[in-house]
Amino acid sequence: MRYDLVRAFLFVFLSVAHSQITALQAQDEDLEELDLAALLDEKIIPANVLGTHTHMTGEWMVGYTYMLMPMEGMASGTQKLSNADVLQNYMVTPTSMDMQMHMFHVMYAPTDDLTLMGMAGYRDNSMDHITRMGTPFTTTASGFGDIKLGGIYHAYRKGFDKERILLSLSVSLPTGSISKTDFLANPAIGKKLLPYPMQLGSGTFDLHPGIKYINRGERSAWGADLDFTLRLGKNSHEYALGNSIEAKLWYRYQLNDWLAPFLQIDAKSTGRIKGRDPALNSMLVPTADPDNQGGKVVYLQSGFNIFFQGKTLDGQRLAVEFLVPIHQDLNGIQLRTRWHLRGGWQWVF
Ligand SMILES: [Cu+2]
Repeated sequence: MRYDLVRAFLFVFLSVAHSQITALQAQDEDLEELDLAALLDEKIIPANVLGTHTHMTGEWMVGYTYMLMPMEGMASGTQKLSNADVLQNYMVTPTSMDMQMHMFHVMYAPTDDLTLMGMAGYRDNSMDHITRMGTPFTTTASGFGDIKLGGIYHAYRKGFDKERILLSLSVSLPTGSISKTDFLANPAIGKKLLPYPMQLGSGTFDLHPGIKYINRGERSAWGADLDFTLRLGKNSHEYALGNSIEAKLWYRYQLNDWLAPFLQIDAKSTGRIKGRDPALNSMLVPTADPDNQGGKVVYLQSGFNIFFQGKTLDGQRLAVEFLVPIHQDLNGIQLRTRWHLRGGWQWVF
């Protein structure tokens, strides 16, 4: 059933993409044909709020994004597990988790070919558990996460930017805490170190190389992204989060000069944790086991961008996005993702 959905989606997606390519081939490459919407599109092309994009020479952008990512119910691989299943092997099982993020972005383009970016985020994690004895308890951790700095470079552009290839590279600095503690089921024993998914940063310097292809028509654009996260060495707690690779395929349509909906499919594979935090007991709860981290998830994503018009609001944009996982194959025993919601505001000046 789930795979039929994926196949149906891919078929529709590729058909739409193909009709766009055919339409593009019929167009001539006259700059004057670009309408106002397309010129605005030039400033802010990403299909989504977190997407790789560039700006024109001298442009600044500031942005804020809110993200909510609820998880609920345990699974092993693709198989759902009950609390009782998990409690056969562990003293405690998570039952749900809410992750919230407030992200702040700054971008600046010294030239048309190079855009610099910086990003910092405040994270708010909350996880509900139940013990083998039936006692429920909640742990929370909040604070700033890892700061990301980098650049995006135009490696290739053709026909007034109808086709482009962007290369991106950023470094994330280990500014987020990996030492967050909270009370567990028995507050009498004091606060304890929280497991890996509750911590706010990776604790390592991470490299994020990426490549993006964009093909833009007069009113629409489609593209593909490939992004990597590579952990450099181990952190001060003797572990490194898994490396990841993420592939995206997206299509966006500019309905009019203020509204642009999009559709995206997003496949991400994340490795297990290397090493282990010696202060965590992996027999206690699945989240404290470095083997119960990462996996393969495919998301279907949809949303829209609203471009504001008028003197004072010019260059401002709102984006709303909703992601649902259509396939989750988790490493070991973990919580399943329910959905992601993102809302973003961006201002280009
Ligand atoms: Cu930007």
